[in-house]
Amino acid sequence: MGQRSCTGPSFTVQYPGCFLFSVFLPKEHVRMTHTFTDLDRRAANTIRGLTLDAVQRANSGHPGLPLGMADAAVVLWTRVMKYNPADPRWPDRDRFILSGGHGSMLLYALLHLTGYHEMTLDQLKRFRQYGSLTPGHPEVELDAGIETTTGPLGQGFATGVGMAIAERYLATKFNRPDFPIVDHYTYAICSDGDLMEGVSHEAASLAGHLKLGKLIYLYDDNQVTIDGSTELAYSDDAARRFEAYGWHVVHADGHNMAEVAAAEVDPQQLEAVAHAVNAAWEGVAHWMWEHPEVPIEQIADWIVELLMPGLRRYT
Ligand SMILES: Cc1ncc(C[n+]2csc(CCOP(=O)(O)OP(=O)(O)O)c2C)c(N)n1
Ligand SMILES: [Mg+2]
Repeated sequence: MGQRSCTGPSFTVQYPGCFLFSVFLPKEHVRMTHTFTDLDRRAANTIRGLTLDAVQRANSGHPGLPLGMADAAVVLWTRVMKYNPADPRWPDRDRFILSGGHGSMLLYALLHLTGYHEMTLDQLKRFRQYGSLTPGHPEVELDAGIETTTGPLGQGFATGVGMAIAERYLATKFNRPDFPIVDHYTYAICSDGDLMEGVSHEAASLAGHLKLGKLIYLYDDNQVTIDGSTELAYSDDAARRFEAYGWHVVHADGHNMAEVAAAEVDPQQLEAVAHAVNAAWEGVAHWMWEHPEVPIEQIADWIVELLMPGLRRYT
């Protein structure tokens, strides 16, 4: 279970390669420094390995999002979010939405590795099989830790805004001084396709208007979609668009765990961080798109050989 690193009304951050956004900075910060070790990097690489194995076994699926967002997701799930795998329905848990539902293996791997007992390795092996807990796009299954169904791009983005509104409503209704029984955040990972969809624009506008500070979105700004480079159809300046909606936008290197965590500790500090995007994983996604003739098995073998030599594979 992660620890809350910030208190205060609202904050959002954003990173290229992944972005965190927020509406307002928290009034007070509980300053925490996070250190990351080889174990954290191995956790991220394990997510990548599980993804590649699952996609290879199913012979379908989207590995790009999990490859690109594994590091940021490890930070979120090990240092930031509060949740209890032994009680997935605990009412005051933080909510997590994978709005880019096509990257579902990221969520399934996270649930498996953090101990949600329903999300067994066997379920991961049944990725995209009928009747499994691991369909191509996540389907709501609270006992397995899946908060909402996602797949149609933009939908998860908007659902997250609804969850943050619900949190504020319940907190206003039930909390009493010194008894904040409702006090959770809503996190989402969204992708280029999410930001292309009109519904995300409308929901983002409402979130900014309502100043929903307990809503933190990570944008996987990998500049590639299923049809190829975003240059084909999308050139919004997403950061400025969100600023115009009233969101607080912070850029960070999504593969630098300390930088991602710093966004949680002190968003102002992160604003000063250079936009040095390590494009390595985005590069892999691009490369895979450009070379459809190279089988996923081959790519998986190369990546495992490079990053996780000796890893036991299940395919
Ligand atoms: C509303 C909607 N239209 C089309 C699709 C089909 N679709 C699945 S993934 C994808 C594009 C993915 O691009 P991006 O969101 O940038 O994700 P990435 O490839 O970077 O992981 C599309 C168009 C969808 N899921 N939802
Ligand atoms: Mg993309």
